[in-house]
Amino acid sequence: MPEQVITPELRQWIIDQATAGHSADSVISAMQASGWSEDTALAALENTLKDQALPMIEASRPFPEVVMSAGGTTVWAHDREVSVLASMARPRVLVLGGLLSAQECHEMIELAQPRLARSETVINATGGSEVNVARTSQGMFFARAENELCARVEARMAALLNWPVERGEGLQILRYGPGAEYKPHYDYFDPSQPGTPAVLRRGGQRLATLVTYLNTPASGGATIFPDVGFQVSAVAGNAVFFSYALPHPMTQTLHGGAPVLAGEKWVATKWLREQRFE
Ligand code: PD2
Ligand code: ZN
Repeated sequence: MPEQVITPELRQWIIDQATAGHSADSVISAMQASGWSEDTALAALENTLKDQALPMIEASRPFPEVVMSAGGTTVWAHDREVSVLASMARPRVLVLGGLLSAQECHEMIELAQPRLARSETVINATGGSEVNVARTSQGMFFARAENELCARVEARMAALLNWPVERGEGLQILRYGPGAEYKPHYDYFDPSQPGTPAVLRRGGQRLATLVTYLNTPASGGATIFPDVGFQVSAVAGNAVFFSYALPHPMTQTLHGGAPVLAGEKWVATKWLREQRFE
């Protein structure tokens, strides 16, 4: 049994495998074939990727990110100044203030309300969608630039996140009534699921999520990140942004919508894709 030390060479090899798109399983198998125990190989892989590969992968290609001026607490985004209220490095999470005006929040809700249906989620096996009990909200999608408000808000989000409008999905609006929640999940498409290739043909993986709160629930409804014990209060006009350089739990981007305890909660979600989304 060779000594199980993560040398710089092994680290680089792991990073090369991950960036070339090899699955974690195949990397583990290769390590096992050269004498590593499965547990140690897995730990080495996860630690290497989390600490080394995620920053490298982010730096090696364009990636959605808010760029702040040194010492700044605000960002000019197209037509509006947005505050950065809090930020975390790993997982990459930013809490943003004043992304939408009160009037824009109100208008977005008015436009979405007549088109709400019970929320569906992607069926991993087929790439289709279905009503899911883990998600007790109602929702709808706007097409990109479907109306003047969407076009304006999308241009602002694109400027804020340094990511082309064309690489974003249309805004999804969700309404949660009292008791409704969105159980913790990842927003990327699981590469191990058979339906994923079909979903990826429309614009590649999701890389990041921007959830904008369109109202302030009377009680409850925070966005939660259980891996890191972090939660973001839903406040009208504010938003939470998080990104994931790889479609893997090591990104620690498990997140959910906590139950609405009183009143209702409205959000607009923008997902950012690797390529042009059609
Ligand atoms: O409404 C939320 O807080 C929430 C939580 C988790 C929204 C989403 N995920 C989503 O739209 O993906
Ligand atoms: Zn989500």
